[in-house]
Amino acid sequence: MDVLTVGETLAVGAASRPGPLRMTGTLELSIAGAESNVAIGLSRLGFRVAWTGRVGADELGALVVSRLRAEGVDTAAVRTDDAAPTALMIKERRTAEVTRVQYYRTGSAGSRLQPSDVSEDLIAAARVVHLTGITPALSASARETVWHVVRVADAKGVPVSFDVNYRSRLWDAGSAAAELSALAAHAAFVFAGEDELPLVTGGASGPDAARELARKGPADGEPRQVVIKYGSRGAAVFTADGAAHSQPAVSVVAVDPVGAGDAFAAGYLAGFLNGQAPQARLSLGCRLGAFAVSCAGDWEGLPTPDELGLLGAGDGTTQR
Ligand code: KDG
Repeated sequence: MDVLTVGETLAVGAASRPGPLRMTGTLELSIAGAESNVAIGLSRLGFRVAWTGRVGADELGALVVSRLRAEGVDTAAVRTDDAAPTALMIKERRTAEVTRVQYYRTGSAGSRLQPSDVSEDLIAAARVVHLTGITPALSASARETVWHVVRVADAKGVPVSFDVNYRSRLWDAGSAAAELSALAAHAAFVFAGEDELPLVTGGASGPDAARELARKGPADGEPRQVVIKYGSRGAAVFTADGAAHSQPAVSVVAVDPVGAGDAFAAGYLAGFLNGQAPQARLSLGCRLGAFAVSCAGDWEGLPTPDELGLLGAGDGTTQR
């Protein structure tokens, strides 16, 4: 297996047009979750990926598992929890530019994740383990599970990829910073939005803070890379040897920004798994991010390898 991801995947009801939710009429049913978005992005590029977590014994849980399987993501280790429902997220397009998200996930099956749900063999079988800062915010047992995965990965020499993914609806910045910086300290790959970086650097922001975090990376194993995502301005990576690279974003018509960071992480990790240098990893990350924002849904628009060249084809291009 190339990548193992662990976390909560939710069912999503997404408003089909802009406006207050109560005026929207219909919702489109799909799935989302930062970790499984990354898994789908990598699977579409041809990598072998597994996602694990808990779903409820309900139709929404069946939806989560069947969509992920249809995308080629291995779900063999997923647990069905009879005692709690699959989480739900409602995506409101309040205006054409502003998306509002509402979670219905307190006490969900995904939040009842336990360390025993993720076997040591599963972790050891991966080339990279990808985690996010969302899972430790879900519950004490989910937090313990993240730490279990990190400790086993450390012991087995599997590099950890960690996307800060701070969600203010789930916890306050103070509690989050302590937990997220402790987790980032174990990661070979750290992904942070510009505004999230202070949560893992003791409050410092900007390139110097990222450079310092990269320098303090794990002594053995994969040297640390800290990636700052600047949204429509692109991204930069700071590596343990003191080097820095930056990449402008691919300019596209943005339809839905949610999921861009996960797409970016999938692209960056794909570049790493392909043996590419940090600059090329950034470039692939930015390309996948651009695909994500160009289409509705967190992951639906992600490309297969033969589609990577589509961006930049020019306005109104028709392929016949
Ligand atoms: O990064 C996109 C995620 O935010 C979305 O898919 C849902 O995992 C999710 C979350 O917890 O916000």
